[in-house]
Order: sequence, then C-alpha cells, then structure tokens
Amino acid sequence: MTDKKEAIDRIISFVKENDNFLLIYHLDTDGITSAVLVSIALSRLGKTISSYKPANYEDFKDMDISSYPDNVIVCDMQIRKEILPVLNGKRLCIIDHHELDTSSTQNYINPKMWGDMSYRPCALVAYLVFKEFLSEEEWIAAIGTVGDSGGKDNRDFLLEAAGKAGVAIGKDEYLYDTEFGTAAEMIGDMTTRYGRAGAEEALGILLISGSLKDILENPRLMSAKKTVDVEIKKLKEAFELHAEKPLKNLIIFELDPKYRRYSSTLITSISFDKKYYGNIIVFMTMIKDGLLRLNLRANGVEIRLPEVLREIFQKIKGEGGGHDKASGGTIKEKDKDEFKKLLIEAVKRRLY
Ligand SMILES: [Mn+2]
Repeated sequence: MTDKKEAIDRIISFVKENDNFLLIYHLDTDGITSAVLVSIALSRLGKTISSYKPANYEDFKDMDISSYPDNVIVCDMQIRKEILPVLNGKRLCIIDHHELDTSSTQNYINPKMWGDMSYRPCALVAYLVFKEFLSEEEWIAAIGTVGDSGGKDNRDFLLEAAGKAGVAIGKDEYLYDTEFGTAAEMIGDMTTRYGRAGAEEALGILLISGSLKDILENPRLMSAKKTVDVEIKKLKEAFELHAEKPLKNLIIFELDPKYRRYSSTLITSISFDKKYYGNIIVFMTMIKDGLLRLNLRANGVEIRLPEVLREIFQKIKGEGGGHDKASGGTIKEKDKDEFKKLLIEAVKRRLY
C-alpha cells in the first residue's frame, strides 16, 4: 500500500519539475471540475497548460497526441492497458478514482492506493492533491463531488464547503437538492447539449467564475439546462414505453443513437428515480464504426458491475469498467444479442 502523503508529494514534484502540459479530462462534471482545479493550481505554480482535451473512453481508440506536449496529465479516467499505447512516449500523470490501475504508472494517484475505499470523486482527489495552492476553490470541488454522486460518502467535506459558500442543505442524502447539485447539472448539461465543445466551454466558464453564484446565473449554462431538461423528459417517456424487462430487476433500453450524448445524463437521472431504484439498468447505444456503447447502473442492488462486465468480456470482445454501481463500456454491434444473453445469465447467477 502507498502512503497518502508520498503519493501527493510525487504528483506535486512531477508538476514542479516539468512545464508545458497537455491536460486530458473526462468530459463529465467531475472530470471538468477536476481539470479546473488542476488548471488553477498549476497557474499558481507558474506552469502552463498549453492544450486541453475533453475525452470519453471511446476517444482513445483513434486519438493521436504525438504532436502535443510531452507532459500529460489525465483527470478522472481509468487508463486501462488498452489505452496505454496512445500515451506512449509521454511523461504521464494520472489523477483518478476508478478501479485501481495495476499497470501502475509512476505519477499516479487514486485514494484506493492508501486503502480508502469510500467513494471519492476525482474533483475531491484533485482538491486534496493541490490543497496548498487552492484556497478559495472548495466550491468547485463540491460541485464535482455532488455531480459524481459523492454526496453521501463525503458529507463532512460538503457541509463545510456549503457553510463557506452559503449553500442551504436539503433532504437528499446525495445533496443533489442543493445549489451544488444544480450547478453540477448545469455543467454536465453543456456536454450533453454540445458534446466535447460544451465540456471545453464549461471549463472556460468555471475558470473565469469567481463563485457558485456566477455559475448559477450564467446564461449559457442556464440555456443548456433548459434544453436538456425538456429532452430528458421526452426520453424518460420513451424509456417507460420501450425498455425491456427480461428479469424482475433488470431493465434494458436501446437508446436512439440521435440522443447518444444524453445516455449518461439520462441513465443517471433514471437510476436515482424512486420508481426504478433497486433495478439494474442497462443502456445500449449505437455510436460509430459498428460499436455499441454500454451504460450500466445498479443503485440499490447488491452487485458489482465491473465484475459482471469482466465475466462477459471473457466470452465476447468488449471493454469497460468503472464503479460497482455505475459502469460503462463498448462492444461490437454484432454481439448485441449475445451480450444480452450473457448479461441475463450473469445477473441471474448473482441475484437468484
Ligand atoms: Mn467522470
């Protein structure tokens, strides 16, 4: 097991010893807020991030970063073995909170390294790493933490941040019903509405915002949220009508590829809906080149999704992983029916 202070010191040294960075970050709220915290800390250290790249896992398939800076920081992405070749030849630093990476890059930090098995979103990890350079930015870490469903496991941190930002606490144990939750939704909606460009714009807005209030009142973010709310309502109706229920607590839904950017927002919203709590929910969405994206949630179900995926991927080709209750991945479209069959078997074996 690695000592926490040792791991933090190693990241700080990496940043201090190098300059001119490429920052690759997951394009969701947690990834965006993590990237913002890293940016602010680096600028206080007099360092330059010359390129930013919002990404999701599918992007690594044909990513070419050979013309980018040699120093690469990756936020909120689990760098699986299949991805490593893309980053070959670069000096890497990975700040993450997904399943522990066993191929162990030198400059790697993940709370699981020191045995912290609570749910710590990446924004909170980034804040912890660069705490001595971040004084007024607790609210940014709070937005990422709530946005990534970390409200329950990090209540103490969030209550303190809420106190400082003047945020009222409601009834929801995940703190979604706070201004942190609203801001998290608004930032995530930029990606849902505008894709990678939306993630970049949200990052830019956060960088020039001085407070939580600036976020809540930002017209661009407000209009993205308005549009996404309307679409999500329609898509929930489609889910209600067309989702299959092959087992008592397994729901499978094929999302119209036109709405592929909505897959993550939609499944998260459905999985926290009281009506569907206690179900395993699986979305399948056609993306490109005959690939099918998988989104999986298992709130209120005793099952480890990454383990289920690993088992299935021994039989059909695919990749993915994530967290016990929220995972994702990709398979070939031609394996769709086989995937469903194997999924039903794997769930049956575990729950019945
Ligand atoms: Mn993320």
